[in-house]
Amino acid sequence: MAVSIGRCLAADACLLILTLTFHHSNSDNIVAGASTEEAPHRRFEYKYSFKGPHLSQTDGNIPFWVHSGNAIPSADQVRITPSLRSQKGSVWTKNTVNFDHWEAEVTFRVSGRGRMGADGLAIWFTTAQGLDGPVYGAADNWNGIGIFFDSFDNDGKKNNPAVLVVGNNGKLVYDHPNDGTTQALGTCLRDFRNKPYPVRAKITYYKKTLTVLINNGFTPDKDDYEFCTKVDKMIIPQEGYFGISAATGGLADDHDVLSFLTFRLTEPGQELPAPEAEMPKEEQDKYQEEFENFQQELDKKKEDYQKEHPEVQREPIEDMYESVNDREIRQVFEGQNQIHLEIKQLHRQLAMILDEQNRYVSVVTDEISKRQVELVGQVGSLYTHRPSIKEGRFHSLHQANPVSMGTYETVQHFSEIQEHLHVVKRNIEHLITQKCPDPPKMPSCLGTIHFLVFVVIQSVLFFSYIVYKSQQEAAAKKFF
Ligand SMILES: [Ca+2]
Ligand SMILES: [Ca+2]
Repeated sequence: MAVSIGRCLAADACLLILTLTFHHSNSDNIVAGASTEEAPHRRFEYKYSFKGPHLSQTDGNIPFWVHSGNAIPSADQVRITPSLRSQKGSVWTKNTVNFDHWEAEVTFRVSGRGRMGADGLAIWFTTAQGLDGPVYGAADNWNGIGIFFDSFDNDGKKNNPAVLVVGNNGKLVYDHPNDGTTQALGTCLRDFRNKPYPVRAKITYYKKTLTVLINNGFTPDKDDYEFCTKVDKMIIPQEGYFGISAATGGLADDHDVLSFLTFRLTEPGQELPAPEAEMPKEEQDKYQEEFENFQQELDKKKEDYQKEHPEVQREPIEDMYESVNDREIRQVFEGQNQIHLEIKQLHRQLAMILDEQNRYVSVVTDEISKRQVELVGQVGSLYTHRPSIKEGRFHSLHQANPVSMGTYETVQHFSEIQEHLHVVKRNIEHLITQKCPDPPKMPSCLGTIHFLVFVVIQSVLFFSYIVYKSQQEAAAKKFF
C-alpha cells in the first residue's frame, strides 16, 4: 500500500501530468484497455442498482438495498446526508456481487452554501457492509476498495476537493489527517461541489484494472466523461457489496445520490452468464404483499373520497357508460352504411329501369313510324285504285293495325314497368322493415332524416311514374 506519496506528493504536478497525459489521448480507450481491443459486453444488473423516479418503496426502503444512519431515500434520490453538522449515512446492496468484471455508474450532487464543504462521499466495493464508521460515514478497516470524493482539505495543502482510490485488506486505518494521500492508489483533483448538473462517476474494474472517469456536471451530456485515474494490477475481492456513504463535519453539504447503476462486464467471446432466473420466493411474497397493501389503500382512499364528495360520485359511472355510447355510435354508423348500400342498389335498379324504358320507347317509336310509312303506302295505293272508299278505308286501317299493335306493346311495356316498380317497392319495403343491429336502449332504428329521405325518394319515384305514364298516354293518344 506504499503508494507513494513520493510519487504523488508533488500532487499538483503529478496530477497535472496524469491529467494531461490521459485526458485527451486515452480517456475513451481506458475502459477497453487499448485502442485496438474490443469493448467488453455490458449488462445492466438491476439487483445492484437504483435510480429514480421510483427509487424507494412506500415503506421508504430501496429495493435490493439497505440504508443506514441519516440516509433518507425518496422517489428520485437518496439523501445520504443532509447539510447538517456531523451527519453520517450509507446505502449498501443487500446481496453480494460476484462478477469478474464490473462497472458502476454513480450520479450524485454535493451541494452546500459554503465555499468549502465537508466531509465527502465514498463509493465502496467491500466484503462487508460498512454500515457505520468514520470513513465518510462508513466503516474503517474495510476489505476492498473505496473511491473517495474528499471535499474538505484536512491537510491544508489546497488540494481538495479531490478524488482518490484507496484499497484496503482490512488492516489499514484510513489516514484522514492527510486526506488519504499517503494511501491513495490513484487520485485526481476535481471540484465536484455545486455543479449545474449532477456529477457522474464511472468506475470500471476490468481485467484487473480499475479506472475512474468523472463527468464534472458542467454539461447535460451524460457521456461527457473525463479520465480521472487508473490503477493497474489491482486485486480486489471477487465477492463484495457495493455501497455509497457520506459524512458531514463542522461544515456540511447535502450529499444526494440520484442513481447507482451496476453493470456486469464480460470479455468479448466469453459466454454471458444466464441472468438469475427468478426472484426468490420471499421477495415475491414481499412485493405481492406490498401490492395488496397498496391496492387496499387505494380502495380505501377511493371510498373516502366518494364519501367526502358525493356530488362527483356519478362521474366514474358516466365514464363507464361512455363506452356503451361509443358502441351505439358504431352500430348507428354501421346501420347507416347498410342504408347507404341499399340506396346505391336502388339507384342502380332505377337506372336500369330508365334505360329499359328508353329502349322500349325507341323500339315503339321505330315500329310505329315504320308501320305508319307502310300504312301511308297502302293507303296511297288504295286511294289511287279505289278513290271512292279512300276515307273510310283509311280510317279503318288506321284504327285497326297500329292501335292493336300499340296497345299490345304498351300493355306489355306497362306490365314490365309495373314489375320493376314492384321490385323497387319491395326493396324499399325491405329497407324500411330491415332492422339495424340492436344497440342498447336505442329509441328507433330509423332516424328522422332517413325516414324523410325515403319519403322523398318514394315521392320522386311516384311522380316520375305519374309523369312517365302521362307522357306515354299522351304519346299513345297522339298516334290514335
Ligand atoms: Ca479530507
Ligand atoms: Ca488535502
